[in-house]
Parts: sequence; C-alpha cells; structure tokens
Amino acid sequence: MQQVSEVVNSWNEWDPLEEIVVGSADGANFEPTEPGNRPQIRNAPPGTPFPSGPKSAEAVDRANEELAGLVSLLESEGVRVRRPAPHDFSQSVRTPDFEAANQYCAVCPRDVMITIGNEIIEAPMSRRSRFFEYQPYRELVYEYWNADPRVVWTTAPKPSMADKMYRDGFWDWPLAERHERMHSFEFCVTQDEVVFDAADMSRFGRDIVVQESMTTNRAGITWLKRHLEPKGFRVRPVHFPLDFFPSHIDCTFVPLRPGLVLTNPDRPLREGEEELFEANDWELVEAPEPTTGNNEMPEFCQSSKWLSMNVLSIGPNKVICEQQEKPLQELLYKMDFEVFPVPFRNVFEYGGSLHCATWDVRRVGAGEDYFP
Ligand code: DAV
Repeated sequence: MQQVSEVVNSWNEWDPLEEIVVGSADGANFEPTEPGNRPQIRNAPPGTPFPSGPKSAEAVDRANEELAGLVSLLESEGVRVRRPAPHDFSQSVRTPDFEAANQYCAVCPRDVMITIGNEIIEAPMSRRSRFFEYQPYRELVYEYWNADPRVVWTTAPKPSMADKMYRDGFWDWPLAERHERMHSFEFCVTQDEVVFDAADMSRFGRDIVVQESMTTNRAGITWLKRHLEPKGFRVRPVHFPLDFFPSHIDCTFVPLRPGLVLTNPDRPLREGEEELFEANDWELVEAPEPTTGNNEMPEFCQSSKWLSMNVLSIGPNKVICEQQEKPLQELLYKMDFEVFPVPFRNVFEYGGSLHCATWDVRRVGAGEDYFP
C-alpha cells in the first residue's frame, strides 16, 4: 500500500478528522449554460433564462456566514480548517477547444479535489466553467507537497471539453428515451475522453467506490483503475439506474462508519451491486425522507432534496448534519452517533451541502481492507 504521511492522510469518509478545507462563496458566479450543464430556475416556466454573472453580495454573504459557522464548529472539535485562495470567477475561459462565459465558485472543493491515502488527486472535471477550478487550491497543495516528501500529487488528464466530448441532445431527451437509455448509463458526456469529478468517488480504505454519472464516464473510471489498482486499491464502479441525472455520489450512497452506509431510497443500487456490501456484513440503511421537497429547494439550487444526506463525518461516531433535517438526526442518534446540527441551506445554491463544501486532507487512521 501507499506510504503514510503526517500531512496528507485520508483513506475513508469517517475516520477522526484532523485537517479539512472548507469552501468559500467569495466571488461566486452563476453556473453558465453549457453542453455539460443546463441550469434551471426551480419552478420557473420553461424558457425562463437562468441568471448569469456574479451572485449578489447578499447571497454570497448568507452562504459565507453558514460556511463560517461550519468552520467554527470544526475548530471547536479540534480540526484545523483551511480555506481556498481568492479567485476571480467572473473571468471567461478560453482554451483551443472551447469558451465559457464565466467560471463558477470555490464552495465545493469536494467536486475537484480528493485525498486517497497520502495522495492528492485533482479531478479532470466534466464542465467547461469548472476547467480551472483547481486553481484556488493550488497554494494549499504546494504547501502540503513541500511539507512532506511522502505526499504524492497527481493531476488527472484534462479532457478537451470540445463540442464532440458531449452528447448532443441529452438535455432534450423525452422521458421515454431517458427510460430506454437508463440501463446503458449514457449521459451528457461521451465515452471518448477521460472525464470524472472527484465527488463521484467514495472512499472505503482499499476500496474506492465510483459512480458512473453525468460527471464521470467509463474512460474516467478506467483511468482511476489503472492509476490506483497497481497501488493496491480496488476501484468499484457502481450505478443507480433510477437517477436520471446522476452527478456526485454523496447524496446517494454515504458511508458513515465501518459496516454502515446511508442509502437513498429513491436511488437503489443496480441489481447485484449490493452483494459486495452484504457479503462483508455491511448494513445499508435508507435515509429518511428529506424535510424539504424538491419543489421547495432554493430557486437557484440545481441539486435535489437529497442534499439532506450530504453529511460530513468528523469521526466514526460523529456526524455534522444540516440543522433542519431532524428525521435524519433522529436516525443517527438511534444508531449511536453524536450529531452536530448546523444551518447550511444558504449554501445549497452553490452546488451542495456539508460533504460537497469540504475536502478532508488528514484523518487519523490507515488504509484498511473492509471487504477482505
Ligand atoms: O442529489 O442532487 C447533488 C450533488 C451535488 N454536488 C443530487 C446530487
């Protein structure tokens, strides 16, 4: 297995947390419409344009206030918290292959950055407006990389994000076609280039579970396999066929401690994929219905109501949970977790909740085999 570093060391989603990056809404922009994304205002009549350009100062302040609340809670639990560097997300992006009107934000480091043992991987990303989203984290990466020669730093190959990388028409498929294509797992990106967002992975020690989605294709999973398996990891692709717009695994399949995964009752695993967990005596426990329906989520939020289960574990029995999600908190109490509720709804329109808005750099513990 990989070497152990005292600077960068995180093998799973639940070991006791020591150092984490919490996102920031500073300079955030609305996500532009592009081949990999078609943002929509919730409950607005079809054709209503999605806003563009910078988010309002009020919306940024509201999100930053809740992010600061998370920072205080983490610090009071003895965790060292780091923040992204300032970045001008209103800048347009132009490469030889594409142009994007503006960039997005640094609220969700989870989507871009992942720690696997002593290694930091920067994901290739799937959307044009997020091509350069690694930049606000580079200062930190250099600091970690300089601090310990055992730290490994990898940037996955950047895809072209040219028009031909995307599947034309995906966003306009009628429901019947979507049903038909459900089992082929073909989404808005084609299979020709390496594409993945870091948030489609969930870490279980030696096993890295990765979801095939709109943001991670089969070439992306192949790259992860060839990169990680020679180091002793097993990369396990998973599928959730009832999710027609899958993106990021952390509202769908969320491990809480060895032997326990929180699952999404609307999004069961593809038949047969639960066997690995059952054969190793892992319990799959369904999350309760979120307290907010899909229609009542914030108007600019592109994620589903299942942000409810986007929790952040700071230890194998300590979970940070969104304040209003009482049914989930009750379930966690019953399963012997200590629960830390924090308000976080003003962060939702920036792409996620507590797990999305963080990137854990160091947890106590080593790379264990939970599926021997
Ligand atoms: O269920 O809408 C959202 C994940 C955001 N990073 C969902 C997934």
